[in-house]
Amino acid sequence: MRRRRLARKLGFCGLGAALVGMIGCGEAASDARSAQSCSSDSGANDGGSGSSDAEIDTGAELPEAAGCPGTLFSEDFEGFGEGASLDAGWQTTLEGPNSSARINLDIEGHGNAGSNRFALFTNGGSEPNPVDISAAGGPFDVRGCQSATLSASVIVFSLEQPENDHAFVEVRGNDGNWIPMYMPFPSPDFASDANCRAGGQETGCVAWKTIQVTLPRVALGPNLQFRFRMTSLTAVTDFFGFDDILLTGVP
Ligand SMILES: [Ca+2]
Ligand SMILES: [Ca+2]
Repeated sequence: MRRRRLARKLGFCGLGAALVGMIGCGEAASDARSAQSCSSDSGANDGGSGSSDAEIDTGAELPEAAGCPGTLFSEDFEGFGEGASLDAGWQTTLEGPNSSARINLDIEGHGNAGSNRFALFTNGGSEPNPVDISAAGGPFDVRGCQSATLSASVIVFSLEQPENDHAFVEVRGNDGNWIPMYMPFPSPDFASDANCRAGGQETGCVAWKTIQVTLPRVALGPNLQFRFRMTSLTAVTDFFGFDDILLTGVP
């Protein structure tokens, strides 16, 4: 009991999936009653990260979860043709002129690890209007998972802070607010360089960066989604590329 009380006081169960994955609410709580309160605490604490759909036990019965598939999503884009549209597995949005969400052209360089294909958002010159481009994957039912991780390789070209350019990797659960998990730009990982255009990775101008994030527990419901998004303004060209996406659940 003393151990549980201390854990609750420290917000032990709400620290996110990383800690929970290592220790687990069920292991920290030695009986069903405390396991239940642990689950409620987790949802309430995580609710502070932006979603109003916190996992609070209302007593309502949910349909039975279908276990936890290890690999929920995997895509290296090598099966797509040059310049092809993203397929029906993706929900894309495009707001603004002269923009696209598609597979790279050969002249736009290689994907991660020297591969041929990657997904690319382009703003081909939208001034004076800003552009908002996104591509979302899912939803995935991850109620049977203790935790989940998302890894991806990303690259940005010629985004500029003075133009309020941004690139995001985000997740959400239960149609809640999108939660930024990593921001490729602005970031010291990808310095602003107006001479870096798509294809510049071949000259060492910029390089792919691989990220792996543990998803917050608030997103681990029946409708987990992930999303890549770029908001940009430019008179010339801005780009955000992504490749080798892997979404993994831990039973
Ligand atoms: Ca690839
Ligand atoms: Ca820009």
